[in-house]
Formats: sequence, C-alpha cells, structure tokens
Amino acid sequence: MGAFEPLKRSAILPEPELPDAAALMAEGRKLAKTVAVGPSPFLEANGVACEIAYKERRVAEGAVMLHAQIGYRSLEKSRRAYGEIHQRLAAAHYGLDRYGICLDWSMGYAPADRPGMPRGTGLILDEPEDFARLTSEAPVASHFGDFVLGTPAALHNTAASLAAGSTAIGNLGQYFTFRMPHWNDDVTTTAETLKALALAAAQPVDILIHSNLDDGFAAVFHDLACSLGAVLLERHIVEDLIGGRIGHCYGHMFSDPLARLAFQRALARGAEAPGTMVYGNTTAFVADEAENYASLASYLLVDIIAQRTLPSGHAINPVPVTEAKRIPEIDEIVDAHLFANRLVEKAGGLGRLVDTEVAEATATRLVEGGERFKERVLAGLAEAGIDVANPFEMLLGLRRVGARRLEELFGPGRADAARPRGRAPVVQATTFVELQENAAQHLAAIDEAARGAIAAADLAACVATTDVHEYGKILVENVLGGLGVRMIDAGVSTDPDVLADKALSGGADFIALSTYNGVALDYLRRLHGEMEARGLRLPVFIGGKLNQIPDDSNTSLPVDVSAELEAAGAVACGQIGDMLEHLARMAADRDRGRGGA
Ligand code: B12
Repeated sequence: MGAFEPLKRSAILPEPELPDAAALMAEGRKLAKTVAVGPSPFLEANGVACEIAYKERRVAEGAVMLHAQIGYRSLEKSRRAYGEIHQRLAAAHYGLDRYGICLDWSMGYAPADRPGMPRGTGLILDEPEDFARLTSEAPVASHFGDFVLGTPAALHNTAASLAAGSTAIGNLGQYFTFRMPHWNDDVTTTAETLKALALAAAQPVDILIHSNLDDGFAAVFHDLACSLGAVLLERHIVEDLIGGRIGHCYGHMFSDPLARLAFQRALARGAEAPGTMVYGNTTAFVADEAENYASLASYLLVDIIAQRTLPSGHAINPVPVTEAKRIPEIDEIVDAHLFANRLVEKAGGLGRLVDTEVAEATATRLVEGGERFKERVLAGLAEAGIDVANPFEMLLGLRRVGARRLEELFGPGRADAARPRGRAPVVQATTFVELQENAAQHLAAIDEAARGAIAAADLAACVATTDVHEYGKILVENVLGGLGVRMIDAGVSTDPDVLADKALSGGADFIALSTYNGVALDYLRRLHGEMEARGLRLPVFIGGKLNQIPDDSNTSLPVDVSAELEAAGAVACGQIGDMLEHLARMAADRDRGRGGA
C-alpha cells in the first residue's frame, strides 16, 4: 500500500460483522445500576462526590495540585506507599492531591486469563476488593490509570476502580497503541473498552476519563499538531459519542519549554473537563541523579508557571530522579515531592517574568493544525466507509490504521517528500530530533575502520521490541541504518514466534531486540525456543531495561538479569556500542570467510 493511498474499509475493518456499539453501550450503562462509586477517605475528607469537583474547587482557590505515581508489585508495599507518602508530606505541611496507580501489564487480561501470562513490574491486585484496600490508606484521590481501559479486562478493572472510590479512570491513550503479549483479539479489547467507557459515563457523578497522550499516538507523531488532533478525536469519541468527560495528560516527551507551555494552552482551549496530570519529562532523565535535579526543576517550573497563569486542572508530577534507573522507592518519591512543593513556593512571582505570548501563538497554530487533522481524519474514515458516528468503529478504525498512516495521510503540515511522514510539521515534536542527534553521536564515535568493515559486510538485522517502548529500537535503527545494515522490521510489542518468523523469512544475520517492561529473560527463553524450532541460530543483541522480578522474590523489586541473559547466550547491551563491537567482529569474520586479509 503506497503512503498516500486512500483508506479502504475492506482493509481496516474486514470483518463481515462487528459487535453492535449501541448494544455494548447499553450493557455498560445497565451495569451502572449495580456498580457505583464507592466511598473513599479522599471523597469523604474533601466533601466531594468526585475528583472533577475537587479539581474545580482547587483551581478556584488558585492551588497548584500535585500528583505522585505509585504501584509496586506487592499490594502491601503499595498500601504502605499510599499511606506513608501522604503522611510524610502532611507532616512537612505540604499537600498531595492525587495518586496515579500503575497496575501491572498482566492486569490487562481478564482474571481467568492472567495465570501464565507475562508479568511486568507493576501492581497485581488479585481480587476486586484489593482496589479499595489500597485507596482506603489515605485521603488522596486515586486514579487507576494504566491497564484499566484499552485492555481485555477494561470493564472488570473499571468496575473495581469505581467501587474503590476512584473517579478518574484509565488511560484511553493505551487503547490506541498498547498490545498485550499473545493477545490478538482487538475486537474484544475494543468491546470491553467501549462497555467500560459507557459504565463510567452513566455514573450519577462525573467520572474523568483519562488519556495519556504519550502512551498513545502522540509518542510516535512527528507533528505536535497531530497530537492535538488526537485529543480532539478522543474528545469526539468520549464526549460526543459516549456522553462521558475526558481529560488529557501530556509531558513525558515534552523537553522543549515552549512546546510544553504551548501544548498546555492548546489543550485548555475547548476542554470541557479539567486535565488529570502533566507527566514529568522523563525522557530527559539520565543515570546521574544530581543532573536529573536540573531536568526536574526545569520541567516543573514550566508546569508551575503554566498552572499559575492558566489553570487547566492538571496536577504537576515530580518524578523521582532515580526513575531512569529503577522503579522509585517511597523515600525517593517523598524527596521529589518535598522538592516540588518548595519549588511551588519559590516560583511564586516567576510567572510575571515570563511572556506567554509566543506560547499562545504556538497554541493557536497547534489548535488550527489539530482541528485540520481531526476534520481530515473524519472525512478520510467516512470516505473509506467507516461510520464516524459509531464509537466502536471509530476506536477500532483509528487503532488499526495507526499513528504513522494517519500522520502521512491526514497530517496538517504541507507535503514535503524529504521530511518524515512526507510532511513538514506545523510544530515539530522534539523526540525524534533528539533520537537522530543521539544516533549521530553514536555513529561519530565509531572508528573509521570498524565503520567501513560493517558497511562492507552486507549485514541484515531483524529489529523488534518486546513492548510498547520503541525509542530504543528507533535509535538502534538510526545507528544501523547509518552503517549500511539492512533492516527487517519485526515491529513493536512483537511476540517471540513472530520475531523468529520474521528473522528467518527476512534472512537476518542477527536480531536486535529492545525491551523495557522487566520481561527480558523470560522473553529471551521463549525466543530461543522459537528459534530452535525453526533451526535458526543467530546472535541476539538485547538492550533497554534488562531486569525482571524473580519468581521467588520477597522484595517484589526487579533485579538486573544481564548476566543471566549472557549465560543464556544473548549479548546484553547496556549501550549501543556493546553491539557495535560485536558487529565489527562479525564483519571481520565475514571478510576473512570471503578470503579478505
Ligand atoms: C519513554 C518511556 C515510556 C513511553 C514509551 C514511548 C514509546 N513509544 O517508546 C511510554 C509513556 C509509552 C511508557 C510506557 C510504559 N512504561 Co515506560 N519509560 C519510558 C522512559 C521514560 C524512557 C525509555 C526510553 O525510551 N528511553 C530512550 C532510549 C533511547 O534510551 P535508553 O533507555 O537509555 O536506551 C539506551 C540503551 O538501553 C540502549 N538500547 C535500548 N534498546 C536497545 C536495543 C539494542 C539491541 C541495543 C544494542 C541497545 C539498546 O540504547 C540507548 C542508548 O545507549 C523509561 C524511564 C527512563 N528514563 O529510562 C520508562 C520505563 C522504561 N517505563 C517503565 C514502565 C513500567 C512502563 C509501563 C509498563 C508503565 C505502565 N504501568 O503503564 C508502560 C509500558 C506498557 C507496555 N504495554 O509496554 C519502567 C520499566 C520498569 C522496569 N523494567 O524496571 C521505566 C524504567 C520507568 C520506571 N523507572 O518505572 N514508557
């Protein structure tokens, strides 16, 4: 299919029959008769029916709200975090408004399907009652975000979250990009998500449907106007078609202060609900904790000024400086919050030093571009034969077309064949520029002889990820591409059998795998099994976050498994350079095999 070829229903929704959206929504609404928002210390202590009401009150008070992210594998440790972080901040006379709770990857499967499925590093709640065991620990708003919506367990997890008194639900962004390992039934995922959205929308109190843009399409758009357009499309689905309320979160990838401030402004225009939180610029974090304080201060200052000058309801999120190395400990979360609270005090008059005019002008371009994107997507889908008034078809259609094609086909920027996705962005997303710069540095560091040898060796790499994290893969591709290595793209969130198939059919000389979810060792073992079954013997380079929670762990924290990966026959790569050294040797061997010197 050519990049600019129009969409066709037969290619996107080929099923002769799809579930009936009206019936699915009716099922969700019916469930609202028995599943209601349960009591919680947060709702009681603040005398509110939901977090939206609380946020509106805090905005009126001129407060800057704070968000902390928690979710350890064990419920006991997560409960301790829930109570202790609040208590320690209160003892310092500082506030904490909300907790974002990181459920584990495996929680996305329906309970009966969970045993035997890959587990990540997050919180596992075995019983629906466990959700309330957590939220009862402190008068802080609970937001069950990841792996609630957009998974086969969407309805189950949404019902349990509501019953535990949570009134900010899910992460709709995940629906569009996340894939559960060994799960290909996106029709069921969509049906469960739609029922869950209808259940939330039918509650007698306002439920804030949350969507983290960086978990969704925005992570892979080159144009921030497309990210804003994705917001408008999600508002159309949740507000216009389902009757719910949606708030958006941004921030992971927003390193440029102007883009960060402008995006907050653009989001606020036309928003009918307050924002949930603004995420920390975690991609800026490096291994050195002291250096990370500079990144923390720089993004928090932008977010504080943003909320002071145009309160949009987003709670700011001080991410602990250890986040790039490990899941932050309770002490580290408290430290980050002490830092942020003090910064809020110190930043009091700073807003007056900032001229927000340029950000407002950029916001205008984002909104205009976003609206163009939304209208073009809707027109394109309608032309393809997709019913854009049907939330099921909208959700599944967008998910299946994917960010890349949407940007190529409907991006608001002018056509420019020399630019990625064939368009000049209205407002450039900085993520890819940073990855290209990073790749250029790696390439510049390789000595000429090794570079020449690799280029001459005519190598082919099969490249994939085990999960949604794909920046490591993009970096690897940029570097290998710069060295003249042929690439076989096995995609993202790729199951081991699919990876082995692609490596075999593409004639790969090696596999370059990027992994982050704490599944490195289990994945490698399965991959080796699949390779063996196909008689495939290739070097496997594996990089990213090489850790895993041991099955017999009593700390429930992940440990480094690099040595085990090496013992199992892979090359564990802390750095791109680790792979390049091997490639130079492979190239030299190949050259010798051909009779070279
Ligand atoms: C960006 C990010 C995301 C983005 C990813 C966007 C995208 N489309 O790629 C989003 C927001 C979607 C995301 C989601 C999640 N994330 Co995340 N994420 C990160 C973050 C901030 C950066 C990772 C990254 O891409 N870095 C950029 C790359 C280029 O740099 P690097 O990682 O330093 O890589 C170097 C080397 O490792 C090497 N390399 C990498 N891959 C490879 C491959 C080969 C072959 C070679 C040779 C080298 C190599 O190259 C780089 C340069 O040297 C990290 C924290 C951090 N700061 O590291 C967390 C982190 C990886 N995420 C984490 C988690 C838990 C998640 C979620 C599960 C959270 C949740 N509950 O929803 C989900 C994933 C869900 C899923 N279905 O998979 C955890 C993992 C915990 C662990 N394993 O211990 C981390 C460490 C954060 C933390 N401390 O808790 N995340």
